[in-house]
Amino acid sequence: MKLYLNATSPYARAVRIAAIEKQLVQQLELVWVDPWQSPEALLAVNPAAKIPVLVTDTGEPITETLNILFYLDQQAPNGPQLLSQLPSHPQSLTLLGYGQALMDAAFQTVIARKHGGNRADQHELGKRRIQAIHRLLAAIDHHFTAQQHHLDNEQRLTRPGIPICNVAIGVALAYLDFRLSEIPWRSDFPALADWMESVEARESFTATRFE
Ligand SMILES: N[C@@H](CCC(=O)N[C@@H](CS)C(=O)NCC(=O)O)C(=O)O
Repeated sequence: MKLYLNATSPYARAVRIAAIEKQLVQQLELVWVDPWQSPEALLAVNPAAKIPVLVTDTGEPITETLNILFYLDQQAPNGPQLLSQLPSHPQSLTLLGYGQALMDAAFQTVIARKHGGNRADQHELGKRRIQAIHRLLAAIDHHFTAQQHHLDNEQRLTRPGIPICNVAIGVALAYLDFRLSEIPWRSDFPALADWMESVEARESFTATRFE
């Protein structure tokens, strides 16, 4: 399998983390691309010119992070399951959605600033993105404290595997640290910061740090 990626994409990082957690990383050839340059090799597998893209061993390109994660989950059915049991755990789907939305709002904020300067935050859409980030952090923290068992380090993270909602939230928080470090989520939500400490200690996270 080939994974098209770069080192700053939160979406690509989530896929890499999943591949490591599933012990599929040896089967993954990493193809480093800059999607913003729209290289031919990327366009050939994703007309949207976005990463990540996973190309299967039979040559099918799979785009969109969640699709790729579903595919990877099926590739090692006997290994730790990231997603397959999610539909019977609606709280995990809630957290997965919030984690994905936090990633989207943070990434779109960074891209809007890159192209429009910090004024981008003052526009209606920019304000909505920033507000969404703050509301999502509060909602994730609320679920974290209300449903400790879903995110609990001791019980879940020391067992093999990590639920995919935890991967999404962990990567989204790491992306805030990387690109939007002015957002004081650690001091605003100390319980989430504690939780993040053990997530970040996982090999799958340390091996895929943003650069
Ligand atoms: N919805 C997509 C988002 C992927 C995405 O936006 N990737 C960014 C890199 S972090 C990208 O390739 N952007 C290039 C572009 O938008 O032209 C997913 O979940 O995979």
